[in-house]
Amino acid sequence: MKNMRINGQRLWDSLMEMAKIGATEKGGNCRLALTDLDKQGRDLFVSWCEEAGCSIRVDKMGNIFARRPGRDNSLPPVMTGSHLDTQPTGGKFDGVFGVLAGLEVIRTLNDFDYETEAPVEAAVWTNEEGSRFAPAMVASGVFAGVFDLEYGHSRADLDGKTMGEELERIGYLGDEPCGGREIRAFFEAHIEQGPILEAEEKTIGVLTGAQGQRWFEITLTGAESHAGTTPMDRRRDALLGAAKIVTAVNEIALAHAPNAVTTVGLLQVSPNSRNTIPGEVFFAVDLRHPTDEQLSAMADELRAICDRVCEADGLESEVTEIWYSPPIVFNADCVAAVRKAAEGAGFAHRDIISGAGHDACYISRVAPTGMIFVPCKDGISHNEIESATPDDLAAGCDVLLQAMVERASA
Ligand code: HGY
Ligand code: MN
Ligand code: MN
Repeated sequence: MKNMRINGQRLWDSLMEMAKIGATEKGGNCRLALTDLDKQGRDLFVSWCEEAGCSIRVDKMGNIFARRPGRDNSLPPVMTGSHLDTQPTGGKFDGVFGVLAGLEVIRTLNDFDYETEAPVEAAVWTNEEGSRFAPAMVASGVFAGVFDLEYGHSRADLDGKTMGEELERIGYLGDEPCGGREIRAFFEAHIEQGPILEAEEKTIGVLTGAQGQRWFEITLTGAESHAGTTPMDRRRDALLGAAKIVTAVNEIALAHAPNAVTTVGLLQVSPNSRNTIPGEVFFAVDLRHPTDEQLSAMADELRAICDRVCEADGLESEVTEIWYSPPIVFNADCVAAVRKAAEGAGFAHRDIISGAGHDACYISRVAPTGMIFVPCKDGISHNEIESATPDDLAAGCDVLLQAMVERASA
């Protein structure tokens, strides 16, 4: 086991092959969840896993599980995986690295004809990004029992298409129950999507946990009226109100520095006409913090700011918290297995908490779970220029292999 090493070139080639699906002009990927491009990526992954001798199962949320048998297949599997869906201006590595690192682990076990005690599975979780369908991580959330199946299937995109309909349309509405089965251990390999590992010249991030998130949807209602004839003191301008709240959302993060982050990334104006005062604005707010109490204080401040602005500007508001994902701590044995694998391979490493959410956050509720980070260039992600080096990706995959084999042994 010690001298088993993954094939870094093969991993890189499969990443570049997958990156051809939904390739964007600036070198990134756009494969929104459950689009035809997501289907193409899923089909490619399934074909590669079948070539590697895996059996394939798809559950009712479209999660894919490629299984390599072990000596004792009555044992729960050691699983790895991540997501193939991307942001609209996504990169080639966010999620995809974790999925194809799982495939590379299976290919490597085949190369060395190594039989694990427990079976091994490589998974693809549906709609991790929460970009087309909110919230994020909804399919691993159903698997973990956080959401029920009906909730998962009813998530709709901005055009009203639901996940259930789209799963059916692309042929990934599986018949396997989603969740309710034991997993011996789960590991997810992922790019850090932040600047720390690169800045500290560390090859491996040993994740100890992930920060919490609260997502809100806010609708402000004022009154459409003529841009030229309506005096300033008679306006009920929904976009002006939203602008004040967007600025205040940024101030919430500054007030809870250094660990808070807040974002407004989605905003729709109606009627969106250059010479009509906006009557309605819909926008989304993303609040994050490593500790729960600070995160709930930030949420309270957001609600209070909305009330104050609407009171002052004569607007109505509808403020809905659509998602709460608490801060999590990963399983000590899995964290130790990742750290031991990094040390065994001589990779510079450090403990780290994830700023991003991952499917592993929800799976940690139903299985002993750990994560492995590798650096990405300038810490940039959710951007087409997202980049990572073949050597770092191979190192992360080697650590994944060793951690999984350790947990899949007798
Ligand atoms: O938003 C996140 O943290 C993840 O990329 N879905
Ligand atoms: Mn991701
Ligand atoms: Mn992402």
